[in-house]
Amino acid sequence: MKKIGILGSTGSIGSQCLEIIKEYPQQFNLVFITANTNSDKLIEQAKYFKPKYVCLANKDEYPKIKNSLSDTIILSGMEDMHNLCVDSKPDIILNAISGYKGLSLSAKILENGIDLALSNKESIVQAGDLLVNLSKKHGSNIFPVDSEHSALWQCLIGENNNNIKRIILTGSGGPFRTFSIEKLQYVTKEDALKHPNWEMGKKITIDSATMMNKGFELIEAFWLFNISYDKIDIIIHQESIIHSMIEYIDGSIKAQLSEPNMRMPIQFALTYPERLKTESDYFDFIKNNTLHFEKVDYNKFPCIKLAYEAGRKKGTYSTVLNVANDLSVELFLKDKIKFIDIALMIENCLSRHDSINNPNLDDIYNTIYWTEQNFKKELVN
Ligand code: MN3
Repeated sequence: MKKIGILGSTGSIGSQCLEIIKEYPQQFNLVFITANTNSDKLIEQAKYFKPKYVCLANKDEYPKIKNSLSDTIILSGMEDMHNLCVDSKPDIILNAISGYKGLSLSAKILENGIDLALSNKESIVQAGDLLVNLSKKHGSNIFPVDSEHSALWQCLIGENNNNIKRIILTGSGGPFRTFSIEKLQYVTKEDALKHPNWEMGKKITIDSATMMNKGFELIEAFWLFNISYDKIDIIIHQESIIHSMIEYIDGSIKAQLSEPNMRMPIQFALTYPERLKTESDYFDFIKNNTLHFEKVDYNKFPCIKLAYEAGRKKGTYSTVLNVANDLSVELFLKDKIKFIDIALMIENCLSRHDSINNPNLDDIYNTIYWTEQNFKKELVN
């Protein structure tokens, strides 16, 4: 039985992971679940799954959880959460926390030789160098829980990296794929939160609308698969059936296809190198008999351009990219800035940044702090 811990069990990815564990009680042993603030859902999950530990980031809710669960060890606060990753002795931990706060947990997991199923792509965007080095040094694996990277991973099994001509990352284009640049000036939060194919949390849904999500995935692919940016292309594929492709030097292309749901990538990260039979629907080629492909319009989606630039420049540029994006999306969700301002604010921040090469964890935190301060200043002006 594989011992699993879930960071962020009350979110969309965490909840879907629990569904998988529920479906295969013989395969998995859930050792802990954690949440940020949603104590009610955490309690409900703990009552059903009976993990040995639960941990809530928000310490104020500790008494409430304590009173609701009797056979579980209750922890609270971020320090407890970090210790829990090691003390609970799991085989693998799913990091499904959203936003940039997931990084230190990813580092903690890898430096203790524990495998990481990584859904918190912010970790790798802001500190790819550091995490990849930790995983090499401590013999721990980073298994992607992102449909595109899971696809690339599956297409690469049994292949030699030297034979790759290019990676083709696919993206649905989000809700504004067909909008003109003019029309994008007036889109609202409500428009941006309607994603055509995927059911996801708010932050990542906005990232899909700006296509920054694809920009992050570009940087994620660079670090996970050690492929130069010149060999990574992005193509719009509105149906989200092909999750990404690899073209090899002999002209052969491998693609990974499935229904657009996150179950498959989560499950594969947990079961690799094995596969488990699913209860979900299998793909129907006759029902889905047309697939479309389009070029990305970088003027309409400047966030992707910013990501290519930040990724290529390395250092702490992608840390700034990630944090500035987090903060501007937050402002957009609070109706403080317009949709098109998201990219502008990130671009401003990047242009003012003095990057640090080969950053350590402290450098990353200093950069996060610098970005937050820079942002506050910008808001005042
Ligand atoms: Mn994705």
